[in-house]
Amino acid sequence: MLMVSKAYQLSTSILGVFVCEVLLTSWKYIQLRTHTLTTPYLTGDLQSRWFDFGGDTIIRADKYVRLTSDRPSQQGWLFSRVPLTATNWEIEVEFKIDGNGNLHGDGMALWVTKQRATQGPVFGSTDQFEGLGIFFDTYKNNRPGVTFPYVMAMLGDGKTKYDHGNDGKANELAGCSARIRKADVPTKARLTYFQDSYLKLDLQYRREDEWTECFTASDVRLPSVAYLGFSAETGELSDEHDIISVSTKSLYEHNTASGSGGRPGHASDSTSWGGKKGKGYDPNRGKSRGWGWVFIKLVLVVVGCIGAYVGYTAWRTQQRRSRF
Ligand SMILES: [Ca+2]
Repeated sequence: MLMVSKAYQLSTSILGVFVCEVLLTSWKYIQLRTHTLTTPYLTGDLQSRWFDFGGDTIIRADKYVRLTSDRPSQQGWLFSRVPLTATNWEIEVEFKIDGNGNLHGDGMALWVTKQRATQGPVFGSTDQFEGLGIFFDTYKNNRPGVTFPYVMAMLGDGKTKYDHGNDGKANELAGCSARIRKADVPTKARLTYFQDSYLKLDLQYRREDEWTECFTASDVRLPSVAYLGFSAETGELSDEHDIISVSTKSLYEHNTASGSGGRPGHASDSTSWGGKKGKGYDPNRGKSRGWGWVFIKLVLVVVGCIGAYVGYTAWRTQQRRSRF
């Protein structure tokens, strides 16, 4: 009988500790200036400190980085100079795809790959890449039953070729149809990655500040050293593919009980690339991100309290019985 009551005591205290742990852990972020790009894009010497660009890419300092103009047979790219070493991260990019033709193409790509700055046939960048490619495909080559534009993710192993003829059907990890071309509001993509856990893509194209989930893929493992890039391509048909801004954040667990980062390693990793610690930290943004976690915590607290109450009641019953 004593054993049973001890077990109840133990389980309730474990539950209590768990609830406290959840309450005190929250997600913080550090802005990675190395992977962030905004107007005027270039410094005085017409270079970008943290990005290289090439191919047909042109930059207009007050407006955009234009990967392709609305002309046939163009390829342009933009790649970070240093790899993205953060364990968990979020990339938000504002882009614009627009043009005059009734028919248009071919689309653009976001890359998190081992390769960088190499022009090629997959939306302007190299094929047989290793890492992640997100394709914003505006021209349907051959995918019956799928509405275009189509946004999809491919995980490249360094050997597999992009399935060009079927718009990447053979390579698709996940994807969605979305009217990301000529939208009424600024079009944005937000890619969130938690190492070895999941990859999530949200898109803004319907209304401002309204994010539509494109996909969440689990068990995604990306190369530990990978560069962030963008590229675009036109063929016979063309479009303007513009990058307006890029904002990247390193996400890390913050445990308020110990007063330090849950995993200090990657917080300092990212600051070593990101420059001065906390420079880009926006407390308002931090707060607005917190609501999802607050809700989850609330649910866990309620579950924890019910569990604790049930455990305690059962333990008391046992105590009473053992007295008689
Ligand atoms: Ca296509």
